Amino acid sequence: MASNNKYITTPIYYVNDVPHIGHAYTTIAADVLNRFYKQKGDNSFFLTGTDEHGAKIAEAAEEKGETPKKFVDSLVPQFKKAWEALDIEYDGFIRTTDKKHEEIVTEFIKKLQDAGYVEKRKYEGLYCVGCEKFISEDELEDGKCPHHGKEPVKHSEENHFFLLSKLQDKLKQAIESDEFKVAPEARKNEVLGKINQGLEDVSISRQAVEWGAKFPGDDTQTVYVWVDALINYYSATKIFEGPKWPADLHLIGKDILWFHAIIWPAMLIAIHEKLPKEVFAHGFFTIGGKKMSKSLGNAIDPIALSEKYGADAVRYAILREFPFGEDGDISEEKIAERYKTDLGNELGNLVQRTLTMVNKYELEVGPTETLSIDTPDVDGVTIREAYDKALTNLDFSGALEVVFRITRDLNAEIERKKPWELEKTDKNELAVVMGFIYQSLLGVNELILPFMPETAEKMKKQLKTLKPEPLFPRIEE
Ligand code: ME8
Repeated sequence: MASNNKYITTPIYYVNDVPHIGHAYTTIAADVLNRFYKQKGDNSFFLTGTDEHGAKIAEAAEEKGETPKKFVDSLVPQFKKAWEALDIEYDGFIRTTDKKHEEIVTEFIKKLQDAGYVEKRKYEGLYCVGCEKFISEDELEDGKCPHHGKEPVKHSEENHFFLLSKLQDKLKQAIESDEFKVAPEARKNEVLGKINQGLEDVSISRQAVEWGAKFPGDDTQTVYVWVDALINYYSATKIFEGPKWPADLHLIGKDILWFHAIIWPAMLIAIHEKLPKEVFAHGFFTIGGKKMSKSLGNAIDPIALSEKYGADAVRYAILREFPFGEDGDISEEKIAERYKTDLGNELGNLVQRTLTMVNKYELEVGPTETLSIDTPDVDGVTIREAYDKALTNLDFSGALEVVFRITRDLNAEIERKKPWELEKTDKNELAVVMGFIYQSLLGVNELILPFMPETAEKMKKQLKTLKPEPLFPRIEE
């Protein structure tokens, strides 16, 4: 039975750094989906938040000469500010240092212990603090972690282990059957491939890290930061009113697929909890062809971009630029180009010229019973259905393509029908042509809302008052 409750999540981001365009990507996508479901009348809940425990955060705080708590408290507002600048309307913001979350983490681990899936063992391994993960010798490049360019630290301690190896078959079955859907398909195959190679038990506690949730029954250890973080999706259902477990969709980047598609569902299977319905791992950005990094100084600041182009243009451009599941390249130039062409010349200009002509030729226009986006085409499919299908499949660029095909067609229609000539030759035809364009714009207005809420609002007002104003004014460099 289809349910009208939706529960959508983003990763909870590490607070040790300011949010960049990569974090913005996942968060904007979740916001668009949430607005889309809400617009349809669904009861949708969108959760985001911050990951605040662990060695990485503790070390960053120490470098600043601050206590970890003070350090994280000072950084969380930066995330909230970025989301505000991008017009992100989350329904819940979870912090792993929230006491209630910490308690739920400890309870969750206790359930794992009671179910017989935790065992204490001596462990030796190489740990990359940047990844917050043990790393094997053969993953190293020149003795360094390939992602962080730093030498891992040797750890030799007694840890509590989660007996992941015992859950291999059940996990495999859940993924193969799509009971727990891992998408896109290529990611599902990647995960199944890893499971087929055999899963090893994983350490879920840390002796040397004080900054973390309490490990039940062992004061010498804290809960491993990744386990702590994953539980946020579940603890949020007990902290906030609204979201119900299981989650419908965990949106993540492909970098953290292992944790979300293997560790997390296995933990849930172990305590007999329901599995999230889907994990979707999107692709990674490069900036102007290069990997985004602090040292290269090329990380794009989403706040600065939205100040310059407006939140809507950033939201539009990054979801339009390349298919959601694939890697792609973004740059300020690309955003500027989309602003000028798709948004300014196509959409903005269409609204402007339509309303100008409606005024000039004194035409009667208004809402009609059926919008053209709800009129079936020759194959019996409406534009709204094509758009809905794309968005439900997380094909954001596909959904936008559907919308911008309409604006292109309408602009072409104006060129073809030449209302300025019809004005002199055929007033009836003029009214029909302009009436159709006007009510098509009412449809476009509905479809752009999840992506560009501010523009949709402005456009709606203009369509009502028939007073055109530039939606995307020229930006002086
Ligand atoms: O991994 N392109 O947090 P994180 C696209 N705290 N997306 C990107 C990106 C890029 N270049 N860089 C980052 C963590 N992202 C953990 C998560 S969840 C229980 C704990 C996005 O701050 C993408 O969503 O490193 C990626 O998965 C996430 O930021 C990693 O954020």
